[in-house]
Amino acid sequence: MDKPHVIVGTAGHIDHGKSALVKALTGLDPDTLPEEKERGMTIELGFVFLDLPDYERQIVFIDVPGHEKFVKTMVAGASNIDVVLFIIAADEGISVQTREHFDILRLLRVGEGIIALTKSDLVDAARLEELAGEVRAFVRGTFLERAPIIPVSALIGAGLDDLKSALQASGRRLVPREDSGYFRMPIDRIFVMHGFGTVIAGTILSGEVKVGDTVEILPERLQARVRGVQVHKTKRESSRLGSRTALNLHGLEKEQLRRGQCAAMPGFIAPASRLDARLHLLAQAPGELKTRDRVRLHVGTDEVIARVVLLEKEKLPPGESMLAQFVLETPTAALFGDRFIIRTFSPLNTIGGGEVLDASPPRHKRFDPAALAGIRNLEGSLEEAVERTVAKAAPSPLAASRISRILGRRPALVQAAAGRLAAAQKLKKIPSADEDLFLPASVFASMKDKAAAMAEGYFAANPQRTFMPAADLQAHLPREAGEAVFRLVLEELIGRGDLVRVEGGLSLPGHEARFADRDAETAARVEAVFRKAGFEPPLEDDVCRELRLPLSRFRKIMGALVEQGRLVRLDPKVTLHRDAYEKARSAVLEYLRLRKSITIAETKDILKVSRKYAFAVLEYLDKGQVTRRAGDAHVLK
Ligand SMILES: Nc1nc2c(ncn2[C@@H]2O[C@H](COP(=O)(O)OP(=O)(O)OP(=O)(O)O)[C@@H](O)[C@H]2O)c(=O)[nH]1
Ligand SMILES: [Mg+2]
Repeated sequence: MDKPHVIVGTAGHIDHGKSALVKALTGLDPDTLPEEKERGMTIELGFVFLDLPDYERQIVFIDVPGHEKFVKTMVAGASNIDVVLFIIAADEGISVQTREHFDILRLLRVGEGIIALTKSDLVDAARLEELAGEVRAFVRGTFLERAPIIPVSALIGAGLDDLKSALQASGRRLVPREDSGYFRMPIDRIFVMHGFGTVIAGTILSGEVKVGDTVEILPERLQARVRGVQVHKTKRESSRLGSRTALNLHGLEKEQLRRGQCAAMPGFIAPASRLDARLHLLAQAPGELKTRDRVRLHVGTDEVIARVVLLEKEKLPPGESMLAQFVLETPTAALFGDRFIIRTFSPLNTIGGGEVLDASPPRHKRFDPAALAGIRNLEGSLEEAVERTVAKAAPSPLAASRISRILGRRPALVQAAAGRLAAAQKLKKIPSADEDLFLPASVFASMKDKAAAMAEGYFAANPQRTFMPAADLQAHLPREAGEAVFRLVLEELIGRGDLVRVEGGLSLPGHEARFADRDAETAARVEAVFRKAGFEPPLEDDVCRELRLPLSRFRKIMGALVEQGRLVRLDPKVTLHRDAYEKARSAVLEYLRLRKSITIAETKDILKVSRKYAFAVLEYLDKGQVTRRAGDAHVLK
């Protein structure tokens, strides 16, 4: 079994000894490029594992460059670390990128860290103490407020054991990441490995990946099969949340891949072209931010160019925060809750950052109170996010699994939150075959009221009908609501006595079919024709012609007379008046009581009708399960 990883990212000003310290701790140089060795500075992210024999976790260092030109690389490296190893050189103290990296770490909400005062061999104890004091003041009120401050020297090996113990302790304090259960890994490295092919690497943020899985590369939506999984340079069958992982992809070339893309379970993430966010502008930002300002937005390991749309006020002054929408010039893969950084173009400055609140928002009208209220809703608890997500999808109901994918949160948590919302009658839980679905309770209630009103309207317009076909009612509800919602609407309307189930469909309680005044007399004339015709009625179409009725009106009246049972349609060509039908039926049954079986010929004789009518009567009785066929004859069933 692999030990779980603790991902430790370095941070700090150029030349302060980040890489040297990683090498001193691990024996491995994180700078592997010839250019890095030559220039003595880090250019690319360096990844080094540290396996301490007695430690239940494996430490993975991500060593970042300190150069101001490579802040973009630093942000990608820091985007998903568990612990920061925050480095300040004892001789130089707090410097420009010390501050910038620190801002970035805070905006990314890194939760754990250790401060190393490097190059301790270059200064005396008094200077170390003085610097420790300055650093303590610098981090006051932040996540590093209580972080250990450890003087170290990569050169003479001082303080390394203390540092290792502190790293282990911080790893033990980590709160496990919340797992949405769906595989997601922002890509921070691409390489070609001899005998292993094109490889992407990153830290898995959620879910699991196995050999043979298909993954989607976002935002391009390229699909590829995972040919191999490696963790710490060793082949594995699978890897999961929190692990530094390398995936060999089948079917993609190195040229199609870059840092900043995200590998995910196909369909889990939709590429975002807008992001709603809570944006914080740093107090030391050079000026206020305005709508339409162009910024570099760093999210995950990606960097995209975006325009800011400030949603609450015209301008965002330094040190303040506001809801904003980013309109991205190229899409990226982001999810609700992701942290991001924004930087200006020239000079390149980190000016702010925040949290993604909606990764697929519509375009908002600025200052629109409804839109703002909707976004604010997302900021709060998971419950609010769930409620808002369900509201957005209505009238389509959503399953908890679907909500958890949209929000990128663990299904069990979302299920529980949705359950609480249902208990509080904010959401309506709709039982369905596979999984419960959720709709806003208000939407469901209004569908129910609408359905009840529709049914009333239907019988007001069609008093002659004995029932309303269920499909007619369903046709009046939004199609997206679907079968399960309709079923529950009916069940509840019947439960509360607004509807009753009757043969053929639905009706109103106490409804009795009767013809509207304008139809009553015509219906009586139609009925009279059939009453008079006895066992040998005319064809319906002939009656229509004889009475000179418009066909549609005649059909409506005929339908109702049949539905009401005043006429009995034996087959399309033979329709008897109810009295005639009852008589014919009794005569056949009486005959059967005496003779046990009856043929068409015998029926002809007792009813004194032609074969066509005798045949229709017997067939109808068969269909109604009164009799059944036995050879040429019919017997009681
Ligand atoms: N005296 C002394 N020199 C050190 C120590 N650690 C690093 N250095 C020197 O400081 C210089 C910079 O060290 P690096 O580890 O490359 O610094 P870095 O922070 O990784 O620099 P970038 O990656 O470019 O940001 C090198 O010349 C190191 O030899 C130390 O503990 N003592
Ligand atoms: Mg370095």
